[in-house]
Amino acid sequence: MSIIKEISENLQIGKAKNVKSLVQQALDEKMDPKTILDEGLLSGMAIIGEKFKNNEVFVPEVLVAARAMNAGLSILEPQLAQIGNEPVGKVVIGTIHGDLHDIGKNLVAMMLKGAGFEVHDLGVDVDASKYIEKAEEINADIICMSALLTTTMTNMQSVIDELQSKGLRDKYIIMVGGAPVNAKFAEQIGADYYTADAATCAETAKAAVSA
Ligand code: B1M
Repeated sequence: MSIIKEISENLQIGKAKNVKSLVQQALDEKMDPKTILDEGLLSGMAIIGEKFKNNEVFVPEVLVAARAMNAGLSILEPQLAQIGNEPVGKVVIGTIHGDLHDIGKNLVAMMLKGAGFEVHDLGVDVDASKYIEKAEEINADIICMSALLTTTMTNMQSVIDELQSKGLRDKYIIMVGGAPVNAKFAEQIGADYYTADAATCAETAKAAVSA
């Protein structure tokens, strides 16, 4: 089996230590860091994302795969920085103000990272000014908001309203999701995209930035 395939397969079964040493071995063998990233780590994560979407794997498997991806990335990142690898886009993500649920948001962040985005995770209970400040600071492409409570999902509207009042609404792609959120609600508050799960969010984000 090729080392790239081994990286992808070990990532999919969450073998973080193996992924780390295989990435190091591939670098020692003078493989291109971008190939290791695209065909090893990211392609492994894309397979997990697809299986997650189809209910073939579940949250725990995704979390261990993501941990393995991060282990591989920790070895690869200095090399990628040297060759000036550009992320596909920049994302600011957080759970909306008043809401402390972060498991789904973390999965979305991991899938976005797995799809090649530079992800700035603001954590939970994020208000409008925090999203906007960070998005402006890093020159983000996308603002992602997650909500798990019917009482907090409405706070997403405040972020969009504040962007609008600052004349910044059209600068960002706004994506929303979380269990109580749906496409109708997203449309009502003026978001650009609603997606139901982490894998679809990453796919949609990629399509949206390249559009
Ligand atoms: Co809470 N909780 N909780 N909770 N909790 C729910 C959400 C609830 C449905 C339980 C219930 O009553 N059956 C209910 C909400 C009812 C409602 O509003 N309709 C509820 C409640 C009421 C509460 C409290 C108010 C309880 C209380 O204190 N009285 C309280 C609120 C605290 C607060 O936030 N201010 C509370 C607290 C908690 C814990 C802290 C104990 C814990 C959170 C721990 C944590 O996140 N670190 C917790 C948990 C674990 C849950 C349940 C059991 C599981 C949520 C979860 O992580 N699911 C939940 C019941 C349930 O769902 N069965 C419940 C797994 C996760 C992978 O799914 O987050 O939906 P999810 O993410 C999915 C998609 O939604 C999507 O992708 C993910 C997977 O692919 N997605 C996005 C998510 N964000 C996205 C963003 C996108 C796109 C897709 O684009 C940007």
